[in-house]
Amino acid sequence: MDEKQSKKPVMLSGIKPSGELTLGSYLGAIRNWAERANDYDCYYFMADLHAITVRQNPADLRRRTLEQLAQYIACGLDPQKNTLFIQSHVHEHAELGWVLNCYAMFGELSRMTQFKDKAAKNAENINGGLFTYPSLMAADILLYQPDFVPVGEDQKQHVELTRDIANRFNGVYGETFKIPQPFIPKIGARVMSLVDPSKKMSKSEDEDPGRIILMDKPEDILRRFKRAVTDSEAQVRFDPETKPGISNLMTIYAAATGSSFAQIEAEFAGCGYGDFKRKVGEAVVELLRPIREESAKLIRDKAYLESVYRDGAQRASYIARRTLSKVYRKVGFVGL
Ligand code: ATP
Ligand code: LTN
Repeated sequence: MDEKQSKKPVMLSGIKPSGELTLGSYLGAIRNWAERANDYDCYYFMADLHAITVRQNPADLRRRTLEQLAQYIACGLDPQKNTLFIQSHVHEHAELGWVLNCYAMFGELSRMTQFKDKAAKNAENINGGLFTYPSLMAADILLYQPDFVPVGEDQKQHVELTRDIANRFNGVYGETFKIPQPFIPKIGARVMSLVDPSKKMSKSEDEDPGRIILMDKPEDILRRFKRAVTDSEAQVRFDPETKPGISNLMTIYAAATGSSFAQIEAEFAGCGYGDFKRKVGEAVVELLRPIREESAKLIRDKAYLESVYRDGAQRASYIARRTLSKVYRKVGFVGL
């Protein structure tokens, strides 16, 4: 990345290769990344260091990391315009993560809802990495001095903690880190499970029938939408409190078609839920079709994927190294 390009505002985000990417990962995060490549200097990575906070099968982790890279590209992230890399290839993440651990407080880490959720779900493996996950995420972000971090609603708390850690560090050592802002989409920031609309659609929940993955076949997508939970009112109306299932389907339809909620209410006035669910399913099939087809092609081209992540690691390391040396100097480490 040359100096001229790095004058653009910077965006950065990552996703753990802890499961298959879902419609939630796409609408909440990746889609917003792809739309901004021309105006921002963009860094997107596979957060494999974060993935191992929950036990992973090594072969699956390796396969999913490469599949995720293929899917990033298929979702429209052009490797020429975006720096795409694998987190563990840039060792500065782990190194800055350690330093920032020393500026993240036990109390604040204990308050993170993702930690509480994951600890409850993995009671047999509440490890130190799960607890200090947000300091590593702060390192991921702060290494690249981004202006914006495009994420779904559930990650807002982590980005806010990153800001607190950065402010604390800057307060002690002087201006070191730029303070980043979360960038959360208006529609699609929280896609819920189709069978339990009180729960986020999540990629690591085993066999959740309420989840749509990017690689799902059209007939599976249609079947899942057909079985989506609704309510007994038989009216397509946006009201997340009393109609969480229908409101979630409306959100998905709005995100897939660009229609507003008022337009959707008008389009389906007097229609049964069966018709509505079929239409939402069809819109999602069309939204995901090109991504699925392109991913399937790319995943077979291992040499190309390798060239992308090697190049990405090189570009990312260049920036990461600069920030890390600055931090090491500020905290008082002897330079080599
Ligand atoms: P896991 O189940 O392994 O914790 P996840 O499905 O929550 O994973 P992440 O890797 O945590 O996925 O999230 C990747 C990105 O996608 C984040 O920016 C997150 O906010 C966003 N995201 C994930 N699930 C959803 C969802 N259901 N709706 C909107 N955004 C989502
Ligand atoms: N914690 C995020 C994944 C993640 C991330 C990041 C997102 C790791 N490092 C840096 C944005 C910026 C998650 O669970 N979705």
